[in-house]
Amino acid sequence: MILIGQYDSPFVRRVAIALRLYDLSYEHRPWSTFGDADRIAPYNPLRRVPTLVLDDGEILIDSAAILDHLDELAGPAKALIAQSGPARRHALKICALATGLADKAVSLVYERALHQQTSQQWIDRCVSQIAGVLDALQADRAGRPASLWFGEAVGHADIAVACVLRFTGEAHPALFDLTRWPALAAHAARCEALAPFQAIAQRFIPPN
Ligand SMILES: N[C@@H](CCC(=O)N[C@@H](CS)C(=O)NCC(=O)O)C(=O)O
Repeated sequence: MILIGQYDSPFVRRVAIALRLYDLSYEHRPWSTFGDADRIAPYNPLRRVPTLVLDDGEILIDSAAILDHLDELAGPAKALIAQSGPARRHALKICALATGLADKAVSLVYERALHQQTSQQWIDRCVSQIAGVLDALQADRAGRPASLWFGEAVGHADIAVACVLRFTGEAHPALFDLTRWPALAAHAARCEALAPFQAIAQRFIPPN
């Protein structure tokens, strides 16, 4: 398999950490969405990452579809999410909040880096959406005593939240001081100390 995209993307990093936890080998092509758009285009007309090229040449786009396939490859015994029922729905909701937050944090980067004249209305909206999600995640995490979100084993929810917290902290340090959300800061620190998170990391590089 070939994984296209840089690890400073919370979506790419999330997929790469899952690949590592599932012990699935892959070639990494750390192409930048802007600088390497022409290289990405033949694989994904959206010129977005992550893009995953399977061994038979099939190409998967969008992290949710990619992870769905990786879960299938890993099988139910190793899957990083419950197979069914309330536990699965809850984990999917935490993942949706984290990835929605990532969408907003990425959008905010583009608004500030790529527009000569920014829209304060859009910036304010993104900031309040991000803060609202951080509040909701903080409330959920604070009520859970286990060392990780759903127990002692790393799952998709842990990965999604940790990846977006790191991205948000690096991309918008002045806007989101994570000490405002202590249960999340502790969660991120716990995840970032684990070997796969340490191995798969890249400091945020703004687009230009
Ligand atoms: N829904 C997508 C979002 C991926 C995404 O936003 N990737 C960013 C990099 S962090 C990207 O490719 N941006 C370039 C663009 O959207 O034009 C997913 O989950 O894979």
